[in-house]
Amino acid sequence: MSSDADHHEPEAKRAKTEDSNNAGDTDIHLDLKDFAKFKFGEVLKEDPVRKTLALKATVDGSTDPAVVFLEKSAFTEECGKKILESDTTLKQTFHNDIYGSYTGFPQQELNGVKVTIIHPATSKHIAKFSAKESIIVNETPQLYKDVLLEHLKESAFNVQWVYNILEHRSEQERIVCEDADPETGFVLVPDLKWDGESLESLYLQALVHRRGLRSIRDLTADHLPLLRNIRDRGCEAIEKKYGVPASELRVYFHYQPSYYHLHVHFTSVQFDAPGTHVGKAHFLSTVINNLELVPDYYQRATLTYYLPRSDPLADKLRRATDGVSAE
Ligand code: M7G
Repeated sequence: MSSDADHHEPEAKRAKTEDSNNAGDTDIHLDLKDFAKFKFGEVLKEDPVRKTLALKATVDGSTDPAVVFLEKSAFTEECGKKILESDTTLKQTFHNDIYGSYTGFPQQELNGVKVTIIHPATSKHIAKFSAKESIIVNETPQLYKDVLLEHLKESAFNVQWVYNILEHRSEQERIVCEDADPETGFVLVPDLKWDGESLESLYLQALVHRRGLRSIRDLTADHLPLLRNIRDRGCEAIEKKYGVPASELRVYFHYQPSYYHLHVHFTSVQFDAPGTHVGKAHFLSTVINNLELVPDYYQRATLTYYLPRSDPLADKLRRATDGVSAE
């Protein structure tokens, strides 16, 4: 395992590469009020169950593409009340006896669509949001050392957005709880995927202040105080702010994550959040327990997960081993 010092790249040294774009001086998010500058490119993925659509778009004045991710917002009690009691237009499709089918057009503010825009989007962003088949990988410690670590050096997603949160340059007003301790501290913020309103789809994440911890693979028993702190203070802060008790929270890591700066997902157990399946999610409580029993568990374990078949990592792993099989 490499040390924190190996992994913490000073900001000045962080180069802009094809896979590590940052907004730089062409930040389209400054004062963006509509899609006037955008042109539809292609559909990357549609999911009628989650009611989402990922699009690739071009942006006037930019050679880089954008990913536009559209998601119909979840209903809240308040929203249901307003739809019924305020000015909603109904267009009847048909009726039959006691049954009627309609399309409803609620007032504009009840009709919001959650929009996530990534620009400039790299080829890795396009791949992440595209439709894909998965394969199962059995990652041994040796494969992690030989393939994963090398792969991450070449093509990990930029984590500038994480540093912006930790250093209070972005999303400052959204922070739900912060413990500034450099060893055991973290920042808890609503996740990009959450509208911050519907408790049913509650989704927050804790980003550790400590640099150099990429994923659960880097964790040892030395990190137990950090992990217990995130569990205890994170759950306490969520109960205090949103009234959701620890018993209704799913608290977990992803392996593989998309972003290799250690973070913990907190989602409502009522919500089938993306990435909660076996082969992706690892309960924080199980990680703590494994480390209590075996201090170097995550350096010794074979970790099984799914990967998009088209992910370059899948290809590298396939070449390095025959431990890859079709799902
Ligand atoms: P992950 O397990 O590394 O990736 O989790 P994945 O779940 O996307 O595959 C990273 C988490 O960070 C995800 O839940 C993202 O929705 C969230 N996230 C990503 N970005 C770029 C941001 C951001 O700028 N702000 C916030 N608050 N969350 C983000």
